[in-house]
Amino acid sequence: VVLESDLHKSWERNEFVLHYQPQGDGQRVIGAEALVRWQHPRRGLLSPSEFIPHAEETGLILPLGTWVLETACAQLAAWARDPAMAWLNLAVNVSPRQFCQPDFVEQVLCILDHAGVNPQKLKLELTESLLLNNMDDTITKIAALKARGVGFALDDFGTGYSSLYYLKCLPLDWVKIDQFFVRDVLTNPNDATIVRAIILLARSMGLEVIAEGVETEAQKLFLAQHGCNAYQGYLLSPPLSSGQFQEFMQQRG
Ligand code: G
Ligand code: G
Ligand code: MN
Ligand code: NA
Repeated sequence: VVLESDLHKSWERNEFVLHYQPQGDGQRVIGAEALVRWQHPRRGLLSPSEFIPHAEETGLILPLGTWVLETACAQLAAWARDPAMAWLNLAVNVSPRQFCQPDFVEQVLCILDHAGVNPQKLKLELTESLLLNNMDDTITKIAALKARGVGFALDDFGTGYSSLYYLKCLPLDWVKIDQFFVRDVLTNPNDATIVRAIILLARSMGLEVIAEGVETEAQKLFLAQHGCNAYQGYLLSPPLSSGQFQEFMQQRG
């Protein structure tokens, strides 16, 4: 368990780092998801599940979320200057508390502008914990950013209480099938049915769909046969540091 005083010090000491997990479509790499890690001085690299909930409670998620967006956009700008990576998109996770800030839209646009990044390269991943009670505000914010080209994905699709309600109400671009359904898709008939239904539902609504946690060629093939070519998971690559990601792209070049 993470101590809150520890978390605050880590912020002052710049101990956070972004990793990038590649996303594929068939044989192509289309982009990556930015995943934050905490380089703890004694405990090594900590995953977000160990500190994001604390950061949410203490409010540290706000400066951390801003830092994540700035770092991600700086990375997008660097990729855009490299012909071997210029087309890549980057997906960034947004916390509910961050999204609910009144100036969230202005903040994102300002960061994009400052980094000199084409907004179409940025994809924001929202989770269902994103406050049902302020649906109008959520829709307004998504619409404002979409008007500038920013894309939106509904993360962890199917695991929340009201997935279909979100799908009905929000002007999304992508649905991410949670790895919870992908893991046993080849052996569990219920999972297979749910995954096929999610793909059909998303595509019928004109949404793109990407599967998370794809670990085998057989899973990738099953998904592709049912209309989902975009995937993310250990089959393509685990999350990588910025330098490792560059090497990964060069090797595939
Ligand atoms: O990398 P890992 O599988 O441990 O990530 C676990 C979860 O942590 C991700 O699915 C994502 O929802 C969340 N997460 C990762 N990076 C960020 C981030 O920068 N901001 C927020 N709010 N959540 C993140
Ligand atoms: O945004 P989200 O919480 O869904 O982030 C995805 C998490 O899942 C990341 O923390 C990442 O490390 C993890 N992950 C990514 N690919 C795989 C995979 O193929 N298998 C498993 N078990 N976990 C994965
Ligand atoms: Mn995500
Ligand atoms: Na997810």
